[in-house]
Amino acid sequence: MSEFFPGVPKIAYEGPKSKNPLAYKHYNPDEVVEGQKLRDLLRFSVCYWHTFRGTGSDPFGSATLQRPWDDGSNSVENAIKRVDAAFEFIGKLGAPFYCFHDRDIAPEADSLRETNKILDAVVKKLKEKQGETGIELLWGTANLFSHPRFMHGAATSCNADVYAFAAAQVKKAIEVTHELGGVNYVFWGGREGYMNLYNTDLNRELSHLAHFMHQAHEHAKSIGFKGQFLFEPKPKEPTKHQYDFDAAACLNFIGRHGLDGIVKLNIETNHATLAGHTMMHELEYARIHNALGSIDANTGDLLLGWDTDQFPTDIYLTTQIMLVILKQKGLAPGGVNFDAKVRRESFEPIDLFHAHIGGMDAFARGTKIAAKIRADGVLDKFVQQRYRSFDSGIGKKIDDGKATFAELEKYMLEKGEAAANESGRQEYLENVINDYLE
Ligand code: XUL
Ligand code: CO
Repeated sequence: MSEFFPGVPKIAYEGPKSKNPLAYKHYNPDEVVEGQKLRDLLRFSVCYWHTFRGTGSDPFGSATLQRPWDDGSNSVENAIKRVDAAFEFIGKLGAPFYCFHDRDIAPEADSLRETNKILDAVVKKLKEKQGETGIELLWGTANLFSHPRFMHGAATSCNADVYAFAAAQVKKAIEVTHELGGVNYVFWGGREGYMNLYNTDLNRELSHLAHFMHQAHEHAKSIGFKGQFLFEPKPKEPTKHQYDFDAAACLNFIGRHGLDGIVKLNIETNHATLAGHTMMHELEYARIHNALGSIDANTGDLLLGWDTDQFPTDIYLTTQIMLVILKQKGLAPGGVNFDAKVRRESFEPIDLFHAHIGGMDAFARGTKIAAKIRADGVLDKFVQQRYRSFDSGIGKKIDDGKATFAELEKYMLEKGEAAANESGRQEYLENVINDYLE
């Protein structure tokens, strides 16, 4: 069979001194960091939508990306051929996982029955390629936002038939994820949100969304799907008020609707930025709630206010991400999924390799730097020291939940004034981190 990426070899690790752009300088899948091979710690995944369905079109211009294997049509033959190109790419890259929306892998027909038939045909092909290559499915999801029927949302639509359509679609998407051995299933809210409260029953929409997730979970259990369910926070775009605004909003929704322990979070960098948070904040917030399931690795552009989904190359960013992820010994069964796209000006197929290699190297570097910081304990020791007043005496009583306000008043009346504060040393710590970035 002829190749779709001729001249591109299997990307190998050549070490930091290599000048070969088609080689890893930092990502050696067999290197062990904190007791795990980088392959198992990072669990890199290639996303089907941007990488194999992206066209480079934007609101001002049409497609730019050259994808010689793709005839641009919505035919089943084209979808099948795309699978070959996708697996050649992922295989040459050496990423262990991929992810998709149902509508990325197979086109939608005029009826749901016909659409499902086409989906099954493509899934059969995906299953064959997975068997041949050993590449696995990190997660599947359903596209509940592109088709015009979802204009008012899917699980939160005001139209009960649209809710039913979305339920049928998610039922099938969970089934094909299960069929392909997927280890997670993602809900990204898409159009689950609203533009204007004059026409919106907020309470009704939120309770529909919760019921939808419970039903999805019930169905998953009934077919023996053991994968992890993930909710992906995003504050805006396409709607003004997305119900899954950020990690805190998602966790509030999860807790309020009895989804604790059923649904964790898939945290995406560009979404964190749009919510006015750092990625590190979102990750740590999810982690302390035992809800950090997986990440969508990308980055936004701080000068642009939308979801640019660029590949992550900033070592500070990946170091901060890995400082949190290493605290919980990785993400499995989640992983690091590149929900990222090449710029429309980077129109050649080879750019897909440069983009992913750069992202994987940036994560490998961030992992090694974070591990060194952790091994030296510089941040841990500082934080421990900073809170030491809670380790004994009145602080310990507060920490143990045993100090009443009356007791604290008595303590302070006797003492007269609080102990002196100490510096937070932010600038010193920023310098320390810089020393590790070399
Ligand atoms: C959209 C986004 C989605 C989800 C999957 O901003 O991130 O692609 O990751 O639906
Ligand atoms: Co995403």
